[in-house]
Amino acid sequence: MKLKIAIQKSGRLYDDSILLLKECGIGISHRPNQLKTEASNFPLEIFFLRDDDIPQYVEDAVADIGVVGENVVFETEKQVDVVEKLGFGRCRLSIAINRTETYTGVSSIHGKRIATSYPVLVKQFLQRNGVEAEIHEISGSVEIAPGIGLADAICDLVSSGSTLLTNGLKEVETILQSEAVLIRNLHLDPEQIKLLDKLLFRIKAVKKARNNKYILLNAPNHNLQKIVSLLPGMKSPTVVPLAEPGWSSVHSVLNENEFWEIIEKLKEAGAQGILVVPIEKMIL
Ligand code: PRT
Ligand code: ZN
Repeated sequence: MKLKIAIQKSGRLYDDSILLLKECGIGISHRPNQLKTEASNFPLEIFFLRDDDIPQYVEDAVADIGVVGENVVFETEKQVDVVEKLGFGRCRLSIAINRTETYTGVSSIHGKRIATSYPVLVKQFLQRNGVEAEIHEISGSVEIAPGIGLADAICDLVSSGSTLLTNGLKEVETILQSEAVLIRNLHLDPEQIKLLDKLLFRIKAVKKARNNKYILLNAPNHNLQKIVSLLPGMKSPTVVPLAEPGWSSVHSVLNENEFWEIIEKLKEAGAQGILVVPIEKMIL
């Protein structure tokens, strides 16, 4: 019994998909142009496919699960379940117009021609907003469409925004926020679900670890209570006495989001020798 997973063959999601599986302790060796491989130490078969095809393969149970951008899941409208957000491949699907044009709201798009590779999502957006516009489906280099007179606006994925900038465009509406997700076939059997749960348990531990750092510091005992109160820890911080009288070593786990703010406060409270180390796995 093996679980079959589809990941992108090459492209923006490839490296992070492989890295995630590796951090889950799954050994993979993949040569370029190889379409299929087996993990060495987990009952997992890996298929390498174009991202646009992954939802269809998962719906048809050619693959049991897959890693793909939410944008592709929603655009293809296949019958699959989104099981877990994976925290990479973040981008947004946005409408952009010429930088020189004025924009006063969605109604500014009315009657315009929009070039996009996401006709389904654009159509839904227009309907939601009661706006009519012409959708021109094109498969690539969408951002040059206004410049060559093919369209008045575009709807495409944006991450840093530099592609829009270099093409003289400005972002005016965000239709969707997206990141890579794990999807599954709707009719897995109990054995497959067991394997999926095992994989998910590992993925969650890796994700948690990525969002947290282990912190060690020296605290003067007279301010120990204050310093400990600043630190959350998995249950509560660990405090051990240092060889030097009057000082303690404090260990804890900090979330990436609150990290810098807490470090500042710790320093103000007299913490010294602050060490911050990455966590490999985190199981609560
Ligand atoms: O060959 P295959 O069909 O598998 O690959 P692909 O060329 O269709 O997809 P690929 O590898 O470009 O993207 C795969 C997935 O990565 C997408 O479906 C998104 O979920 C995610 N992703 C994240 C992005 C971006 N960020 C992104 N910036 N996909 C595309 N872009 C493009 C965008 O289309 C535009 O051309 O990058 C440009 C904009 O980038 P910035 O940084 O200039 O804003
Ligand atoms: Zn694609």
